[in-house]
Amino acid sequence: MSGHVLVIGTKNYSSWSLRPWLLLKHLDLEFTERQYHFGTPEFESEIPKISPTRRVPVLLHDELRVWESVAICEYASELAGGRGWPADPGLRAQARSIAHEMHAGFGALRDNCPMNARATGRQVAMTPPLEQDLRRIDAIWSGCRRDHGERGPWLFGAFGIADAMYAPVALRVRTYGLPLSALAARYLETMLDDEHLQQWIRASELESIFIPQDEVGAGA
Ligand SMILES: N[C@@H](CCC(=O)N[C@@H](CS)C(=O)NCC(=O)O)C(=O)O
Repeated sequence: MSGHVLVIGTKNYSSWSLRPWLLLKHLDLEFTERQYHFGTPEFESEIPKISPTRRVPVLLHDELRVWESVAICEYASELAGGRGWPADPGLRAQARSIAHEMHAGFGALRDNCPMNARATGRQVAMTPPLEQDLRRIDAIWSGCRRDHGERGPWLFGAFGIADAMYAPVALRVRTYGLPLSALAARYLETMLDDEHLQQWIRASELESIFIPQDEVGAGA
């Protein structure tokens, strides 16, 4: 995958950037990372030239532009011989369902618990919509562990797009100490121990960008 550039935002806050970045790492695809920090003049001037949605992530290869995190993940999977999805068509359909469910849903989790990769010990009020999102995430993670645990440690055995889509959720659970069942907590542990995710967290700790509206739950 030579000559590919993944354009991302601030690692501490950019959950959508994390998803394809983590997948590319796991698929062992070579790429250059180009980062523009949120709220900077560079982001405001450069991103509109690169991204039709004025958002990150975007994958660049010569004249090709791929935007939307799921589309980037699909493209990367194709470059890697389809390794982003399970080989079995039934499992692939399930993996796609939960990946797209993440892309399209979980609004209460996203609104109330912004990704803040370097933060821990935060607390937010548990509301019925947040509780509902968490119950559904728990059902997905524990259900996959129960049904596919013998295939490997990730949702469908090997790391894939479904895992990449839920990685920022794992960081939110860590930041806000959100409750999980024992089985779902095992998956959380796998994700948080991942060397590439650890690399992302370490990089986020070195960033100095501070976005007040995404800094919630401190001193609660
Ligand atoms: N649906 C898009 C969402 C992209 C998105 O919202 N990116 C945020 C960062 S995580 C962004 O670029 N925000 C900058 C802005 O809104 O100005 C995807 O899946 O890639």
